[in-house]
Amino acid sequence: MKTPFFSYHFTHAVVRRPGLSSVDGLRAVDRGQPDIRRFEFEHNAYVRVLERAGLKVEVLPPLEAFPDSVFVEDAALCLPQGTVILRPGAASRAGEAAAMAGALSELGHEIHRMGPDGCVDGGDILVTDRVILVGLSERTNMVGFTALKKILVGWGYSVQAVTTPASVLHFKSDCAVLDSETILATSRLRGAECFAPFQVLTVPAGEEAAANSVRINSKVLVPAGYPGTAELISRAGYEVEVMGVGQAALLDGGLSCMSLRFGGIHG
Ligand code: CIR
Repeated sequence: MKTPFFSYHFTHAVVRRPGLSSVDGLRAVDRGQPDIRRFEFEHNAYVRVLERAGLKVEVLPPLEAFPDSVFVEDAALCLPQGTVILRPGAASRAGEAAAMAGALSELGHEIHRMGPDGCVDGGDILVTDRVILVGLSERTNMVGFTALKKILVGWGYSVQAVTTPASVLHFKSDCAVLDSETILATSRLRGAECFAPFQVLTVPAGEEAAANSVRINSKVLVPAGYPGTAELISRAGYEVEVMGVGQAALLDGGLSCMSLRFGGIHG
């Protein structure tokens, strides 16, 4: 892996506002439709927090044809060497990739494509300072992993396929980078071999959804409603910012998936 490399240092983010069609977003369990007004409110607050973390945020307009397009992280992977347009694994989300390629290209990103086969969702990609871990899941398969790996290895990264726990949507639903040495993870992932080089903070039982926190520069964004996790991270010395993401959660979304973060990764 190239050094120095800080996988949680960013200067920019891209987000997309939720649209009216967000009510039709995919979900594993139907716990009710998101309230679009509240979703917009939470999304605006999310943008403000990204800005307070030091990022310049590009806010893209809603894309009504794609109900899950607010979850921008799944359509691209942005690294200092270039941006890979991914191939989201859900049929209803496949078209998000072309829309994101257009938007990022307009923002000046150098666009790279994975080829015509396989699928990878950004939610399955955990970029750490040592290695890029890619969780194989219902949305990310070996063909997609192999195509992505070819690009990333060409850029000098170590890349490893790992297993996303059964019944978990994305690998990053269950883990997050806290710093170069430290990962936040659920107990079901804590012992994963891929985490052996890291110190692992384990979210308390019953707070598994809080593992989808996100480190951005000096802050760790933690979803509201998980006080044990917020305290765990805070006691470990990190600056915690608690954020309401209840509407995104109704669609199995969370803090990491609502932004693409990039720039300034090399320290
Ligand atoms: C989906 O099922 O694809 C969306 N409803 C949620 C995607 C969340 N994305 C993420 O965690 N990276």
